[in-house]
Amino acid sequence: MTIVVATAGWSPTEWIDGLHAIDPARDVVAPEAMTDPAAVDYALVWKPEPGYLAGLPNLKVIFSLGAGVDHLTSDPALPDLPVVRIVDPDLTRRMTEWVVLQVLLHHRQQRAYDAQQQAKTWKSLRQWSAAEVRVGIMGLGVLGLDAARALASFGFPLAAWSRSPKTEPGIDCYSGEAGLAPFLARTDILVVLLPLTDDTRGILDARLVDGLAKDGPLGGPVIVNAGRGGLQVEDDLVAALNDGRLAGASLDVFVTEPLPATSPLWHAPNLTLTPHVAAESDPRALCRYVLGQIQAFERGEPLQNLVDRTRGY
Ligand code: NDP
Ligand code: OXD
Repeated sequence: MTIVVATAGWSPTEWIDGLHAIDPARDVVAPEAMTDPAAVDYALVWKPEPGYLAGLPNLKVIFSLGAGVDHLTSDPALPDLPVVRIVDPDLTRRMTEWVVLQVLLHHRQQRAYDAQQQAKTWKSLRQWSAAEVRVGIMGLGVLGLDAARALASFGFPLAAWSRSPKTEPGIDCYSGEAGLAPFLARTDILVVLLPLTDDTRGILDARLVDGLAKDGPLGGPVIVNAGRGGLQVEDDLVAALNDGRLAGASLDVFVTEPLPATSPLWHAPNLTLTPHVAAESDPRALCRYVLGQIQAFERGEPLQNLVDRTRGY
């Protein structure tokens, strides 16, 4: 029962060592050490080369080593096999930390205070309460819900938008195409935790920006995106930051990663940028989750957190 760990841009060593520490008898290899593709039963992958998985003829289950699966669904040769994604409290709490950090950064005007510090300016700015700042979360899945619950504890009025209708205490829930406009119209800080699919690609464009609330206390709406870069029309966001239709933004993900040095996003006003680190997959926490699923699968139990291939997430 061989496992192959193929992780573009990440070292597989920590994953292989982590899996061996839990199950020393298990054959776990990096692609370079794999001598017989036909012996591989499970593939643990992050951004594998398109076509790579199709070359493993006896593969049984594909594990995405992230919560997102667009790195797999974009492979035209992706085998028709179960795809399991990461759903784990370690990853979820990391994302919630990042979201709370960014929402508070804009709410508490930290960028303005950073600029004042550079200029040695001692000046207090008027501060509104959390109860006056309406936060809207696009994507009320595992990550969106945890972030929403954390933000609720500060008293931000919360709404969320999802594909299917939902009911959550303390959250105004909107869904589907019909729910988008009213959701945006009541949102001062938009937190985006959507997957990248055919339906969501390019959703963060000028039209969406113009649909956000203009009567909030921040001087304009703010976008916080840790979903995927492909959700963004980056030229539209730069234009909106430059002309003030957006008062600020925090972006962790980009259409092209690493973000090219020529991107205007590096210098856009009131934009905080992080290099796709909002919620890293830490093998120390996640090996147990993956092996647990493999062991359950081998006992004949159902896999958890399966991707719905028709929805694309
Ligand atoms: P989930 O699948 O649990 O949640 C996705 C949410 O998005 C669901 O509420 C879903 O609606 C909603 N959604 C999907 N498509 C649409 C649509 N067309 N219209 C409206 N709502 C839609 O995913 P997670 O919360 O676990 O993760 C979300 C994303 O976060 C990942 O796909 C990944 O891209 C990104 N991510 C980024 C990381 C980073 O470090 N930057 C780390 C981890 C994840 P419904 O509930 O109705 O299905
Ligand atoms: C993920 C990511 O999808 O890190 O988990 O982007």
